[in-house]
Amino acid sequence: MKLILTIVRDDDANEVMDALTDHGFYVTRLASTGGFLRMGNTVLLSGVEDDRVDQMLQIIQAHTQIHVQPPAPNQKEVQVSRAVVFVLELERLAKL
Ligand code: 2BA
Repeated sequence: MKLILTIVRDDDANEVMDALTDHGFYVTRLASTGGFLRMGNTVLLSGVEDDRVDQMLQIIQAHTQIHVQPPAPNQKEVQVSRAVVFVLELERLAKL
């Protein structure tokens, strides 16, 4: 099993969550802030079976947008990814 941490833009978070839950994934949403732009973003926390990780990444990709954002007035624009995804080994998931 894997623990997947997905960082998405706040604007995309609802659509991604709807798509993931529609496909039977479990998702926990955490409010977060990017260190560079200092804008709000969203972390989605999911425990996922190994054989469903690729499906989850495809859903995330299909329901997010690439975004261009100037860090501050008169500064060069940066491209914010559709999503930044960390896939970690999950030793155990317990529901008590
Ligand atoms: P932010 O830290 O606000 O970064 C927003 C965008 O600014 C980044 O998009 C990247 O294009 C640019 N950027 C970030 N740090 C930079 C730097 N030191 N120098 C130049 N440009 C920089 P993404 O790479 O798509 O990242 C989107 C958000 O995902 C980030 O928001 C941060 O919250 C998170 N993130 C990305 N990479 C991460 C990592 N390695 N570890 C932890 N969080 C990460």
